[in-house]
Amino acid sequence: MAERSSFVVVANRLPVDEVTTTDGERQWRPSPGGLVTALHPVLVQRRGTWIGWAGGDGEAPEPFELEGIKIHPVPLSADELERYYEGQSNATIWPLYHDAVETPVYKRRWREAYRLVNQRFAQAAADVAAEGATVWVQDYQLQLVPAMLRDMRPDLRIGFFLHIPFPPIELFMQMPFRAEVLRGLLGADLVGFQQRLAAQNFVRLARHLLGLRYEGQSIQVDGRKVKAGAFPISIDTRDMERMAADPAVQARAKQIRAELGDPETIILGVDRLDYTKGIELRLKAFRELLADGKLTVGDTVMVQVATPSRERVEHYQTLRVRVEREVGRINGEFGKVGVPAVHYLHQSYSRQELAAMYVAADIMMVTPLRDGMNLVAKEYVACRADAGGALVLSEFAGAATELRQAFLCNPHDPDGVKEALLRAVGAEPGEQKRRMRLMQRHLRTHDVASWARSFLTELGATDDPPAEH
Ligand code: GDG
Repeated sequence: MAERSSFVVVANRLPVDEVTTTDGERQWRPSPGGLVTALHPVLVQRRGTWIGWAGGDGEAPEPFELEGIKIHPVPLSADELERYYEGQSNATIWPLYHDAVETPVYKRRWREAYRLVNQRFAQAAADVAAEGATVWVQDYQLQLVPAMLRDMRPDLRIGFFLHIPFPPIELFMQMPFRAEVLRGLLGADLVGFQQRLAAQNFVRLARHLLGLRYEGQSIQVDGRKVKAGAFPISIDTRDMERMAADPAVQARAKQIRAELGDPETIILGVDRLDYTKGIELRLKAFRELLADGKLTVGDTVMVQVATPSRERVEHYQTLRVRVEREVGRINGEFGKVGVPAVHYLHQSYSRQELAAMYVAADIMMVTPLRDGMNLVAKEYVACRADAGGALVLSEFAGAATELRQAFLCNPHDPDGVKEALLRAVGAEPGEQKRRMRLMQRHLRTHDVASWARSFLTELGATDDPPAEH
């Protein structure tokens, strides 16, 4: 049998991409992301394994090792991708957990695929985990895995972290296989959330739906204790600061400003094109401020990066149409020849280019209707070593609990959004600096490594034995 791991991460997606080199060879390359950065040291130290989908459909590649991490691909067929991923995960659970800002769609055949795929991920974890190992399951696509895995391997220590919000009881109760999902999560020893409120929703739901007793954040299940808690995720702050300070990035930021016609105020939005992110309401607020004469095209320009996302899911197709119509309307009404009011970019960029945009922007608008955390808000703050710039932030983003010095707004109130944007535009440099510095100080001590450490400490997973050889 192949070497087994004392630390295993299970996530829908593997932290690697397959690329074609210049001489036509297919190669795996690490795909940078906060999660892998945070977990890399633990994975390397414990010869850990990451289980996940490699992208593409059909047969999975053989397990391999990349930069000290063992990669264990799980296959998904085209039909499973449609039903488990696009359907149950992204058209049922995603909208339901985000306050049903789009109507969740419920389909039996999606649930069946979700079950089957979760079982496959659980089996893979059961196969690669050493005796007494720690397994850390990630996110809403894999909520059944903890219980399935516990059934097969009661010796394991199992953690689960939900990256998105966990809804209040009234909403969760809509879900047709609600008890199964809840029992799935309760298979873990520790269930982590972004927010304290989400953890509270979870323990209350356990009582409401299954009649389970809890004390504080600890639920009694079949003679076991399942802990719930808040572990707000973060970014690799130092790395982001370093990248923003890079002379090439600084030069590119200047160039971006120049290319935009050196306006007084650049307003930036960076989001996956997702209906939870509040892109439309942000555009509308901007349009109304132009119409009111409070902002003027030429002096002010808005740049909206909307990274392509989940393009085969219907909600996302209709959102794209609505956003593009609004951009067209604003540019049609307020643009001038050679001077559009909104630069809309439905594209993906390198991390360096994004950092340059953050450095170039005077105002960052992060206005989700609901968001587990929102890392873009944190990245923007970390990039502003000059302590310039201002962050307009929705109260409905998890990040608002920590970034209290942002210009906070209620995204459901258009006047409130406009007012916050105007306050940010009009803030004195001294005031902007004071706010920025306080938020930066917070992010230095609350980075993604401290997030992973505090979760694993609470799980009691810091004193596990080393890998089996
Ligand atoms: C989920 C939760 C939670 C965006 N465009 C490009 C690009 N990005 C990067 C950003 C940022 C990340 O993607 C997006 O993270 P968010 O946190 O903003 O949002 P979700 O994707 O919805 O993430 C969220 C998160 O999980 C972590 O727990 O915060 O609440 O919904 O890092 O910079 N990166 C590159 N090119 C792009 O065009 N390279």
